[in-house]
Amino acid sequence: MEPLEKEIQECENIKELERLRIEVFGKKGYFASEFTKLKTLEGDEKIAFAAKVNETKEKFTALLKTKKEFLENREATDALKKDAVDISLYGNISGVGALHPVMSTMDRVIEYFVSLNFSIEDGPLVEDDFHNFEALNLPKFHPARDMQDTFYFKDGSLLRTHTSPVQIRTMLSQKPPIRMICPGSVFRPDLDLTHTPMFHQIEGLVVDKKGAVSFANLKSILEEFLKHMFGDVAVRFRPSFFPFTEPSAEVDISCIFCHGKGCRVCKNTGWLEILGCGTVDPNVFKAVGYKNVSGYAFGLGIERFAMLLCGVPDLRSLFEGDLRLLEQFK
Ligand code: 2NM
Repeated sequence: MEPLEKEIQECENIKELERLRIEVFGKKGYFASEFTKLKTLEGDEKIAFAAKVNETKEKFTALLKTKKEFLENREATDALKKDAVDISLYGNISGVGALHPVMSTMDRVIEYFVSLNFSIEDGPLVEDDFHNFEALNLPKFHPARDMQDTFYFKDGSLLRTHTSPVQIRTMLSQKPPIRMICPGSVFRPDLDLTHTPMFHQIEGLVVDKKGAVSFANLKSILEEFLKHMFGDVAVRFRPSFFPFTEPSAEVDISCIFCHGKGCRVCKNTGWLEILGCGTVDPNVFKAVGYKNVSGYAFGLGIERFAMLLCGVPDLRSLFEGDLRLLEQFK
């Protein structure tokens, strides 16, 4: 009996313990043979042997029980240790992001016009010829369409080349007065230092009763806006052409890098071209069925603003997704 007892005491796992239990209590085990022996005895000898066997049986039962509990307990503790999570350890610290310069610039422009009670309007990126061109006084085969190269789909739909179709949609679905801006992405097949095939625009439109809105209103609102964005700059309006406005103007600010003295950025002119604007052409109002109204509109490229405000020299770097660019704008 001694060796079995020792084996149980030294047993290291539950499977092995089960094997030992069978060796002790099983059909061909230790006690089975003890009971066979018992049958061969008689009288006092039998009583004495039976008492001894019972005592041994209790001893083994207790021994196996204690050992089993010990091993089960140890197994559970080991499993817990293995799966333990040290909640006092730092996790993987992910980098803190920053708003992309295009988005932060967009936000600043939007915030300014919202403070002047402009509403924000939205529209589809995939447009049709009517909303992107026709209604904007750009009939088919008009040479001015060459000003804007266009991505076309096979079915004749296209990626909007400006956000003006949103203004057409807004005028078609709302009555004047209108006081809106439309921020969003636009698409033209160009790629170089200052052009990417997708870029962002904000256009503004104000429409009211005939005579209630003038080119003078447009000038003052844009001058205040540009001073808000760029600080104490000079603003000048140059006559220009857009199919959807008449008269039209391009707007310059004095160069924010050389303060008008002339430098590389302003190509020694002292001026930076910054946006386009004009009073809405009557043909546009005709296309949306507006009568007896006047209005002005303007449009600006967010990337150009972002480049000047954030000092980004190559427009393409805004779209490369290099975190080292973003990290500079935290
Ligand atoms: C510009 C410049 C001038 C413009 C005009 C219109 C509309 F729909 F009212 F006719 N939307 N946007 C406009 C006018 C846009 O971007 C340089």
